[in-house]
Amino acid sequence: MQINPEHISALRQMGWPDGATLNAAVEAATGNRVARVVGQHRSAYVVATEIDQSLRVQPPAPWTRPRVDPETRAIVGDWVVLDEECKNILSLLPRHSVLKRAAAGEHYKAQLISANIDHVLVVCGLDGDFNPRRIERYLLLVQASGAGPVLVLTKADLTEHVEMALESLQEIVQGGIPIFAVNAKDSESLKVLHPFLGVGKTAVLVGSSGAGKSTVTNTLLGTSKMKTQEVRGNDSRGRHTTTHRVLIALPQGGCLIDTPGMRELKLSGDEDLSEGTFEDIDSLAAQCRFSDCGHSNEPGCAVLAALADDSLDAERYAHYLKLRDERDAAATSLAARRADAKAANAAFVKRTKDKYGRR
Ligand SMILES: Nc1nc2c(ncn2[C@@H]2O[C@H](COP(=O)(O)OP(=O)(O)O)[C@@H](O)[C@H]2O)c(=O)[nH]1
Ligand SMILES: [Mg+2]
Ligand SMILES: [Zn+2]
Repeated sequence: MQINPEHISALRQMGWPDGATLNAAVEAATGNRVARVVGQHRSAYVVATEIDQSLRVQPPAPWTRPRVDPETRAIVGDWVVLDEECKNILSLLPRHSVLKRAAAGEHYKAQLISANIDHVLVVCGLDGDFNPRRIERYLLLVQASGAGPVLVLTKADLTEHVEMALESLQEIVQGGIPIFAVNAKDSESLKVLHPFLGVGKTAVLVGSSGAGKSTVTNTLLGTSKMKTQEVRGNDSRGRHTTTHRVLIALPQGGCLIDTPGMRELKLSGDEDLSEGTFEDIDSLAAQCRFSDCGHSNEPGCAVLAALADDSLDAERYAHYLKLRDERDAAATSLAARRADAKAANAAFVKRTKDKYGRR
């Protein structure tokens, strides 16, 4: 299909990126119009072809099949091609990034959070919500997404311990992850986020319920579009006011995706602990005398030496080990699931062909 310059500039306000990749994919596709997924309901999608022009559309049948690989169907932030009547999604355009976790429950089934994002704003309140271990977990998920992490510490106006909090995150933000302490209610204070939000760019907000994600969205928008809620004083935990993910176009250009708080943040199996957040531990391990060092009682172990002289924090190291085991278990399960979904799809196609003949 052809996409005209007028339509491109409308899409641009919805975050359509620079570069030829998507344009080429559109030319190769059949359909009538390109739209972005801005919301999702039980069975239907809400898409927009331009700012404030949202439509309810139906997904293609294969996306509704049981055991479909969740990565093959659209999620908020995706670009899709619509049919002539703009009633049905015909296809999903290629993504440049996707943020996901393993869904809650025993199995490591992937749950996609958002697609085609340039930055993930990890929002964490400088109150009882503050938790460096949870931030580490978020950063691992973000690193696997293909988008850049930005750490946003809210409620800086409510504490005297901003410096201490920043200090305690020194090791975690190694490698230059941008980190800001802000008052989410104050647009001046949020100016530090502007470099990550611009025409053709999309950012997603993640963090616990009550952290301030919707407050950041509202302040950047200059209106109270998203509902926010008072946090209960005793445990800083908010109730879930934002119930689903939504993509919102910002007046200054660019888009923001607000998400509900996530209670569980299981690794999907696609994460890499040797990059980013835990890079220092990984390179320490490379200095051990034995290449297969188990870091338990081996002579010449660089990890044990670093723990002994306190240059490596014991709590952080224990968390690293925990996450590593979790990632490995998830990766094994993920590989099995992917093989399973592939087989199920092949079986479905075969059954259909046997029944209705080749088309
Ligand atoms: N004083 C102050 N309050 C904030 C800040 N960020 C969020 N809040 C408050 O914290 C509560 C929860 O915020 P909300 O945006 O609903 O959190 P969400 O669940 O992450 O969307 C609301 O009452 C906000 O007004 C901040 O930086 N400073
Ligand atoms: Mg919210
Ligand atoms: Zn060792």
